[in-house]
Amino acid sequence: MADTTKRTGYLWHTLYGWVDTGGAPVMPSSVTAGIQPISHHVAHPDTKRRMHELISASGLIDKLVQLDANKATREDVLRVHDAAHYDRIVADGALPKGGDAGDGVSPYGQGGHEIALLAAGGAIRATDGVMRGEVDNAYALLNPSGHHAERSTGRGFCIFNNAAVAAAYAAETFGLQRIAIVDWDVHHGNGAQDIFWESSSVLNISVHQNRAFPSDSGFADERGAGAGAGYTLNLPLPPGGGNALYEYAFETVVVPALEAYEPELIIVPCGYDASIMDPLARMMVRADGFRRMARLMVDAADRLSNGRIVFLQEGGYSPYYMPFCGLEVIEEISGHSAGLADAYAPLVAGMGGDELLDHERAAVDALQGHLADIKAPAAN
Ligand code: 3YP
Ligand code: ZN
Repeated sequence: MADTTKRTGYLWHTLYGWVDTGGAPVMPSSVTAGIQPISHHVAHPDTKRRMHELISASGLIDKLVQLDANKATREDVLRVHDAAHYDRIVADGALPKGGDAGDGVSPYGQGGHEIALLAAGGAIRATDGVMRGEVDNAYALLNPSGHHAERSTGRGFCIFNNAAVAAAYAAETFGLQRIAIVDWDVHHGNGAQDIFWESSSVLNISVHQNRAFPSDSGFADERGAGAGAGYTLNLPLPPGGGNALYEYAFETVVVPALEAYEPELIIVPCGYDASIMDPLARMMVRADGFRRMARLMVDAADRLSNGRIVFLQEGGYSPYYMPFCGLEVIEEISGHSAGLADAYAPLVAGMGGDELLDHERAAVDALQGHLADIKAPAAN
C-alpha cells in the first residue's frame, strides 16, 4: 500500500500558554457593571494548552516534526502592520499591567507583546519549513490568535495578524505571486481582508458564522477593490449549520475558488469555534467535520500548490472539545493516527448538523456567481 503519511511540522511554544488575558470573562470585570471576576477569560490559554497536551499525551507528537518559534522581527511585522501599531503594542507591553490589543476586550499582560511576536514568528517558521521542503505541511498551535488584527490595530483577542505576517514573509522571501488564505475560524477574517483588500496576490477566503464577530463585516458583497477586486471571498453562513453545511460550502465554493486561483501556497487560519460545544458561536461542527475540511484542503494543496499548506491556530473556546477537534485535524494532515476516538462523540453525534437544510444550501449557492471573478493572476 502507498505510504499516505506526510512529514508534518508541529509548532507550540510554552509561552503560548502564558498569555495573560486577565481575570475577565470577555468584557473586563467590573463591580460597577456587575461583571464578577472569574478565573478564566473565555480565551484563557488553557484551552490551547489542553490541545497541545492531548497531542503530546496521545503520542501523536512523536510522529510529527517539532518546529521551534523565534520572535518575529519588527520588519516582519511591518510588512502588514503600521509602525504605530507595532510600537504601541511593544510600549504598552512594558507597562506594569501590560496593554490591550485595541478594543478593550483583548488584554495582554506585561511582556505579552513578546508572546505575540512569538506567535507571528511561529507562523513564519511553519511557513518557512513548508516552503523549503523541510516538512510536507505544518500545523502551528499559535497563541495569541491573529485573524482579527488589521493593519493599524489589534482586536478580538488578536494582536498581530499571524497569517498575514506569514503570507507577506513567503511572498517576499520566495517570490510567491499567489497565496490563498482559507480562514475557517467561525468569526470573520477581517484582518487579512483589511490588509489584502487591494491585492490579487492573496486570495482571502473567510468561512464564518454570519455576523458572529465582527458583526458589521464579513458579508458576501465585500469582495476587495482595485487590483484586489474579486480576491476577497466571504462565506457568511447561517447559524446552526454543522458538518453538512461546511462540507457543502467547502466542496462547492472554497475548493472551486482555489482551483481557479491556482495558489502556490495555502494558509489555513483554523479555529475550532464552529464546534458544537463552543461558547462564542452557534455552529454545530464536530471533530469529524473539521477532519473533513482538513482533508479537502490537503487534497487541494496536493493538486494545486505542490502540497504546500500551513495550518495556523486561531480561536476555539471549549476546553472540553477543542483538543479533540484539533487532534483529528493534525491526524488527517499527517496521515498518522493517535489511536483515540472523539471522546465527545457519544454526546454530540446525535444532535444534528449532518443534513444540509434548504436555507443552508441557498446561502452557499448564492455565492456561486463570485467564482467567475477569480483567476490566477499572471506573474508580473
Ligand atoms: C472577540 C470578542 C467577542 C467575540 C470574540 C471572537 C474572538 C475569536 O475567536 N475570533 O476568532
Ligand atoms: Zn473565532
